[in-house]
Amino acid sequence: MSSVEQTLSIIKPDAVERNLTEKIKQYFVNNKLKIVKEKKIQVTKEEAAEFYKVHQTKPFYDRLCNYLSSGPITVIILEGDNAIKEYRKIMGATDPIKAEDGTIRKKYGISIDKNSVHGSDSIENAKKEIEFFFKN
Ligand code: IDP
Ligand code: MG
Repeated sequence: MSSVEQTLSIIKPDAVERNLTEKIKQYFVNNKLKIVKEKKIQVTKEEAAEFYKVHQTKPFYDRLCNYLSSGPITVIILEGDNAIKEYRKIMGATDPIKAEDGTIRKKYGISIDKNSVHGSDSIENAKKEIEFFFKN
C-alpha cells in the first residue's frame, strides 16, 4: 500500500559548505520526491537543541547541537508516495561508513557527525519537524 506523505530534509552545514545542495536535490528528483518548500537558514544553538530534543539524553547531544548551528543549512519539505521511508532509503545509514552504495550519505557523508543530511523517521516526527521550520 502506498500513501502520499511529507517529510523533512535538512542539508546539513558540511554539505551546504561544499556546495552539494543541488547535487543532493537531484537524488530527490530522481526518486520521485517532490520539493514542496525550501529555504536556506542558520539556526541558533538553542533552536538546534529544541529540534534535536529527542536526543537530549545522548552523549553526542551537545556536539550535535553545536554542529547543526555551525553554519547555513537548507531545510526542505519533500512529498511523495511513502516519502518518509523512501527518503530514508536514499539517505542511507546514519554512519556513512555503514551506508549502502548509491545513498547520499555513502557518497557525501564525511563522518557520523558530518553525515550531510537529516530525514524524519516517522509520520508523527515529520509533522513536528515540518512545523518547526515552516510554521510561519
Ligand atoms: P538519523 O539522522 O540517521 O536519523 P539519529 O539517530 O536520529 O540518526 O541521530 C541524529 C544525528 O545525530 C545523526 O544524523 C548523527 O549526525 C548524530 N549521531 C547519531 N548517533 C551518533 C553517535 O553515535 N555519535 C555521534 N553522532 C551521532
Ligand atoms: Mg533521526
